[in-house]
Amino acid sequence: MKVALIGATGLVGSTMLRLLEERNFPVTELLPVASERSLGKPVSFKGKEFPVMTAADAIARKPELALFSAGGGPSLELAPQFAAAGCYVVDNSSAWRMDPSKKLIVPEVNGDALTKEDLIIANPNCSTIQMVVVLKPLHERYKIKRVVVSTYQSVTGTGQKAVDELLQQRSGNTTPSVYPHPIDLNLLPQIDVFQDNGYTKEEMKMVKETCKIMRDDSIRVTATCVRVPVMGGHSESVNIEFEKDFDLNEVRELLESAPGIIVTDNPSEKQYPMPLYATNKDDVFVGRIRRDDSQPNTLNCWIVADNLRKGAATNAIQIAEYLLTRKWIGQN
Ligand code: 11C
Repeated sequence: MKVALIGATGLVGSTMLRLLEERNFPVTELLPVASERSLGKPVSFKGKEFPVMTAADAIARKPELALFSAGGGPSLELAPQFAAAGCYVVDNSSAWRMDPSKKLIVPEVNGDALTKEDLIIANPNCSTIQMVVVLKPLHERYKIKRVVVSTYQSVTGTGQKAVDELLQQRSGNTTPSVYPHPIDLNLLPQIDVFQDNGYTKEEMKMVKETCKIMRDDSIRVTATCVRVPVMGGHSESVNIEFEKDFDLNEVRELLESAPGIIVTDNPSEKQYPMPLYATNKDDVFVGRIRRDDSQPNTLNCWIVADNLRKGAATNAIQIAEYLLTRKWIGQN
């Protein structure tokens, strides 16, 4: 299958490339698209080199699938052009997520919402994805009323420049340029820009995307998103209030048997999820599972995932794999 990769040279794009290879996705021709300054540069895939091309050239080659991770602007402009050529688009930007005519998909949670006609499919924000994977089996059983989440987000969520900035600050250069303040030996209670309501855009993504993916606008969510000097993944402290009471053992069983989740919860052995160990893994790790003793029907837990993998590239490839199993792609 011809697969276009738009934003092939970024952190998420290169993770997508690695995953296509790792998961043996049936790519026969890779069509890498990146900014003008990368045109013609080779992108290695499965031992072959594919030159970076323009979006127009990629569309002319008639790909069946286009994976986008080039930011909102290019997605708004180019996704409809790929779709008009009959190509399925899985878009990692926020451009289409809240568009009522587009599906926002985490396959384990709402893959069944997709139809053959959904040519532009939105991939959610990383901090939302890892949370809804855990919320889904619990919502089905106990019905969630309210979620209070605080995040501890990796600098990889910002991109390569932020990774470089953290490492430079660690070796003595403390001038911030990507972030408004130093990130090493610090943390920043701001991810993305502030909105009129005092929340950041990242926090409001968690609120709105959760309801859309869970197909339940009655779930109330409030978020505080924090950037921390960590590279391996995003972590979240999540407080979940249910309509009805739960059994803690049953909660563990539900999570253990849910797809995409690994329960790591053995406090006596000091075992709990951590970003250092979630790096390069495709699963969502959950631990510190305990009752909130301050309020009835309420649970606390700690959720960690590699934001470049399940939070972005893995989820996008899983969407593509879903299209493949439905035989909407890969039949030519
Ligand atoms: C971060 N969550 O960690 C962001 C990155 O809407 O896909 C991804 C932003 C998005 O900074």
